[in-house]
Amino acid sequence: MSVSPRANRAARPSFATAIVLWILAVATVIVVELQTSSFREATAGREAVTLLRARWAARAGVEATIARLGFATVNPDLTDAFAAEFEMEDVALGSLDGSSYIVRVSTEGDDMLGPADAHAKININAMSRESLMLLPFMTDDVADAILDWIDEDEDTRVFGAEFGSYASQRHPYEPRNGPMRSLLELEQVSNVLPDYVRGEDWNLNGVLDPNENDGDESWPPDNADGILDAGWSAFVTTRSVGGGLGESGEARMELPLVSASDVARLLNTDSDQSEAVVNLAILGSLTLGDFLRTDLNTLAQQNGMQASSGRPLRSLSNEQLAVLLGETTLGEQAGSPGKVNLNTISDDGLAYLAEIPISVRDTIIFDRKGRSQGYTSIVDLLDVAGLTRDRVADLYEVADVRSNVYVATCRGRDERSGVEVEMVVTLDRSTLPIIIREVRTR
Ligand SMILES: [Ca+2]
Ligand SMILES: [Ca+2]
Ligand SMILES: [Ca+2]
Ligand SMILES: [Ca+2]
Repeated sequence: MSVSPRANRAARPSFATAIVLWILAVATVIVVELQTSSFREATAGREAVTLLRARWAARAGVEATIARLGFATVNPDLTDAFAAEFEMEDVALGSLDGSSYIVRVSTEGDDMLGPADAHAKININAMSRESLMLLPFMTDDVADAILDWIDEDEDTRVFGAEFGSYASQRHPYEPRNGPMRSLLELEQVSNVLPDYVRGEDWNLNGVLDPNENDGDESWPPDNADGILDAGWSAFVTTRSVGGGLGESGEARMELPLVSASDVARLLNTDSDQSEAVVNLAILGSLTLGDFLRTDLNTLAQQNGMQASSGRPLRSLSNEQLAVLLGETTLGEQAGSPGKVNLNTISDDGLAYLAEIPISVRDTIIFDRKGRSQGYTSIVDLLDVAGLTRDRVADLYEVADVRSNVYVATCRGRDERSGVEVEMVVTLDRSTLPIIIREVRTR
């Protein structure tokens, strides 16, 4: 059938109208799409800015903490063992333009301002089997597996686990055969459950978070008592490090490498004493702890040495001994696992060190209550009734009174939106400038 010209003419405008309508419709769709996407982008942009503001607030808190820790390290208050903590507590709360931050830690049922002291916990890499066995829920197989994980060899302990146990898993992996680097790594050890390691502190940030204090309402399970039960993580760490700078903030004098006159200047000793210290150090078999255990004259005699003057050696005074232990180093390896700090470890934490006899522990717990400025040297303990030189020297094997490493949990907050960003940062002042060992952000 042929189409009449009229009909054809009449069809033309309505076809044009359809095209126009179609174009309009498409344009409308494009405009709506553009509006929606630019709205989305604007929202995303606002969210990004919000997040950025919270993140930078957290970062500001971390930087303020680092600055104060650095200041306290180079300008130490030698009369107050808690001076560095006070410095950091002082900047633990801060506000910026439209945002704020807080650095805090949950300890023994309280929220405290400032970072956590890694030396208030026992370094698991230096823990004896006896101490491991004192931890809650610990069993022989887990203790042996932890020791096997850390020791260099592939000899499996009686109840332990080495390469073979991990290689036969469905997803095989290998033990470290070296120091553990984090508590998350501890969870890789055969038969270690995350519940043991973390308790209620599921995100291992040292802070009681809302989901960790709401019972079964959200993961993890907790008893909603307002107190953070952090499992082993409350008592053990992988972060603390030994050695570091002297109490004065200067690098330690490496004893075997210095002259008698250097020692005399540092310790204010007579020439016989300083010669004896250097000669004993050169032997290579002694540690600083030996000078704490045995007086200088006996130590020299035991090692077949005589003063060049022929007179008996004068003992080092407690003051000289404190400088010797606080400002020198003898045979310690840099980066070795840190000792616990007797000023900051909790009463409960002390109970997990099998090396400390119960009577000594009780003596320290009682004595330190009366010292608002803490012990500024391990030598202070020689004056405590009931503690002998031997006892204090034994204690010095696992404990000291100084901390090199702190872990700051800093939460930054954008005030308008309430958006928060948390940074958990490990700070090491064993060398200067302070080193950030790890950052976790969420
Ligand atoms: Ca091993
Ligand atoms: Ca937590
Ligand atoms: Ca919960
Ligand atoms: Ca609880």
